[in-house]
Amino acid sequence: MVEKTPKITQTPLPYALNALAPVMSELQMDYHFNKHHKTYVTKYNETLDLIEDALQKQDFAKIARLAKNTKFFGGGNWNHTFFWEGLSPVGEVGGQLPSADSDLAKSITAAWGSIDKFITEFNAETAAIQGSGWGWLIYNPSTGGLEYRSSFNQDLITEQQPAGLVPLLNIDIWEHAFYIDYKSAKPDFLANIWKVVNWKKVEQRLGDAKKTAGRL
Ligand code: MN3
Repeated sequence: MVEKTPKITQTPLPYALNALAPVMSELQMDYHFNKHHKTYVTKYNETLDLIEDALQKQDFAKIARLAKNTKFFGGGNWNHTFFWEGLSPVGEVGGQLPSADSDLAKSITAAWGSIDKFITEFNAETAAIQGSGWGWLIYNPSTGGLEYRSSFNQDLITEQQPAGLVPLLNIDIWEHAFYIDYKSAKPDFLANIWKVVNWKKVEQRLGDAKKTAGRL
């Protein structure tokens, strides 16, 4: 007997809804987490039921269409959970840059010259994404270095080439991520988001990625 595919649940926010204000207000966070993000979870679970039904009916065209939806909704949940975990309130560790002698700071400096230059390029590339998507800092195990990547919609960074890219930080640039607080001022949202980036988490993700890649 094959076990049924498990439903997913939304991982709770690692801080209070109002904890990232004024970078993201409680109202902005409430809509983003409790409506937009939650909908991906609900729709993913609904899609599993629809797939089960289509499998029973051997409706192959429908199965193929629904498989794309699992990537969109499941990817939406994954991308958001990763995003929330990469942020932290200002009073905790949010915005505290990695120390200059850390592997993370050295890796960023090796790739961009300085953390400031990295942030400038990240924001310029991410602001230029046409439509909905995400900006990413990734570790490329084949080079051992850090890179910027962008993605559309709820695509996964692991779909990009070469295989094995490891995400370290992602920033949501869908309009729903900033419109309540910033209206159309996308560059202002991007300028402010770094005040709540959890660099400790990014450092930990880089360490884990290098261990997995056998480079530590
Ligand atoms: Mn979002």
